[in-house]
Amino acid sequence: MSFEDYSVITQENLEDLKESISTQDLPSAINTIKDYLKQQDLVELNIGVTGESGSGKSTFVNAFRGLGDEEEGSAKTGIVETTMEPEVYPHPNYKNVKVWDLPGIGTPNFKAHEYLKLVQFERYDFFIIIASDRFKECHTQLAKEIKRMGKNFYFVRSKIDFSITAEKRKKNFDLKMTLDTIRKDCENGLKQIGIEAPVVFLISGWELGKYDLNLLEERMEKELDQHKRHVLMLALPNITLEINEKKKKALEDNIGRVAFLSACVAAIPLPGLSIAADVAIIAEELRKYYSTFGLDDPSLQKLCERSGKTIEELKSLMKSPLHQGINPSSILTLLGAASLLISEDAVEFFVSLIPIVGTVVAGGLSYLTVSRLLKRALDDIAEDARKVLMASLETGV
Ligand SMILES: Nc1nc2c(ncn2[C@@H]2O[C@H](COP(=O)(O)OP(=O)(O)O)[C@@H](O)[C@H]2O)c(=O)[nH]1
Ligand SMILES: [Mg+2]
Repeated sequence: MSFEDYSVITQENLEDLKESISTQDLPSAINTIKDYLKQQDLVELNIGVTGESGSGKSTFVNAFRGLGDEEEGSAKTGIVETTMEPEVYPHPNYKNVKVWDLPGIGTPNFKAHEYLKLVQFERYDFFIIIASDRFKECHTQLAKEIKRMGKNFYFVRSKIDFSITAEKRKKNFDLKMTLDTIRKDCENGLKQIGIEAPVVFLISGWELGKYDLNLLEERMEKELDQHKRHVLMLALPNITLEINEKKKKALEDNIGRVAFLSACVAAIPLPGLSIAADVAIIAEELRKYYSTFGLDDPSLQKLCERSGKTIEELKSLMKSPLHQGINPSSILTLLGAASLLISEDAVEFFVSLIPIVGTVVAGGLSYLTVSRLLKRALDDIAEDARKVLMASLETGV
């Protein structure tokens, strides 16, 4: 089977999603995306099971799928290595989970990066490294390389039954202490390569009910959920970018008209009218941007109710300078004329300012100034919309 057979979200899925988001306001878009995430068959989770030859990879793959070694459809196990190429096995309970039995590591001149390339590491969402004995150099190498590739892994210490039988021969045998020692050995090995909170599962392929197999399964369920969200989160920036571009395009088309209007006003020889009118025109236009992108206060309020974020949290993500309110003073700030401000009153205020700032702004803002200002604000607002959307999806899906 080729890699393409396992691609996570189909292009069609994405087009559907894009279609529905692009016609919605931000809060509704969030709901659409959340519904999307609930769809079971959206995303596949590919788990690569790796480890030394004979460590129990194939046995684990069977156990994990609830199959015995000799049942139909189970992975071959035994005393000689049988896996030369990655072999895929679907999980019977989670139809989106695919477990890959990978070839063994740990041949004398083992190179982790060559191995990972050989098994096409990009295919796997995460790895399970299996060790049936002590933590070794090959595990170190593999764990490091997987991390370096930006992937995660769980560490499974297999054949626990075997280790316990061996320890039982000792006079002062203590089950809990034996298990602790085994776990610590693996954890320490992983900590030494900078894994802060290593997750180690102790498992016996013979005694599935004992030890940590259940924990691993629970963990996997969570992983699948998070994974689904993650995959969509990866796709979303592009989707929203595309939608935002369309909205921007539509609004941009109007910038020339607004700037032209502003330039016309400037031609009217009435002191003070020009800048006041400019500010009003700009304010109106900016309000339109914020509401088009769903960043006006009522939309943000709705978004907060649905995402569990506060208005402050959302606003703190925004860099467009006017999210605290569109008024003459904030617009003057945008124009870089903040130093001219002595009060934050309404538009009339500018008229009174004319004697002071007359030379700067009495003539009104030029076509270029207004169009540049609007263009920049539009870019910022579109970018804010994307950030707010992503942040709203982080919680409570
Ligand atoms: N005692 C014991 N033996 C195991 C366990 N898991 C695997 N084995 C045995 O170890 C050998 C290698 O197992 P296999 O799954 O084929 O290893 P692979 O080469 O990593 O795929 C086989 O003979 C298995 O029966 C386990 O948990 N306990
Ligand atoms: Mg095998």
